[in-house]
Amino acid sequence: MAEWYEEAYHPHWRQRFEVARYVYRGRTECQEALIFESPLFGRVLVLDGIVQTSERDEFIYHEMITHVALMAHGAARDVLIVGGGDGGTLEEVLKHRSVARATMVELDPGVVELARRHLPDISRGAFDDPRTELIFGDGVQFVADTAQRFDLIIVDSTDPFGPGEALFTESFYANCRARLRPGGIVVAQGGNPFMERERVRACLARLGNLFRDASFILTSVPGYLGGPFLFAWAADDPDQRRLSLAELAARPLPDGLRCYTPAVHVAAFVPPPWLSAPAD
Ligand code: AG3
Repeated sequence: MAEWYEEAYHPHWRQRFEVARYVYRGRTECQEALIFESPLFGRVLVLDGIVQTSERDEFIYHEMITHVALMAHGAARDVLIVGGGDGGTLEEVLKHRSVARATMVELDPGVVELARRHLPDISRGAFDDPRTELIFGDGVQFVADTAQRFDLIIVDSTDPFGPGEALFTESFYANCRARLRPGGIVVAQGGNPFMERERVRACLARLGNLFRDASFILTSVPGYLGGPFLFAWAADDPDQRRLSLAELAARPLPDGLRCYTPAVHVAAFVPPPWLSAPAD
């Protein structure tokens, strides 16, 4: 009999993964952590019962949370990652030659430790890059206190409950905005537009109160509930979201990407009508 791991994220929808083998089960400083081996997804990281990433589909999430904004900005030097303990976002950010420093503020050292040990293919040495500055601490506090300025802030967090909850508030977003250089962009884990309509609407409203341009990057992540997945986008220059295919194609792009292309970038800002319609 095969063993199955069931994720119950949504009150009316569950998904199950066949488990070939449990790799780790325990607690970190902040949360329950599980890593198992799936025949389809490779190693899967689960925190507090919610699937965070997997070896086989992580490239989609991590390429889309990073390269859209990095390419739209065109010359990001200083990047702040809030969360992102598995190192996948860090790895993608560092692929850009313009990036001189990637500061990552992660609440839970245990997640970084587990990911480095059991999921090394997600970060691929990014934690050891000389441009990486890894800080263990509260991202909310960090953006409230720091004097540093960033060209891009990426919020690669868990969902809006438990340790990640404070990363979805208007006061956090306001502090992020205050730490941006002119031309700066914020991108944040945004949830599933079909299953979490209220969350998505609320996030857009908060960002829309603070930034001249608030929108979403649309992609789909197979290992998350129901597939479609959003990253929130907030910037003060609306033109950064309207770059043409030709303009994007003229910019240097890291080699070896499997999801992001300039055409995918342009399409990611085109919501299907059901997504932009008011919730029923
Ligand atoms: N963090 C976002 C996980 C969202 C999970 N939500 C869900 N499965 N419904 C992922 C961390 C990747 N670095």
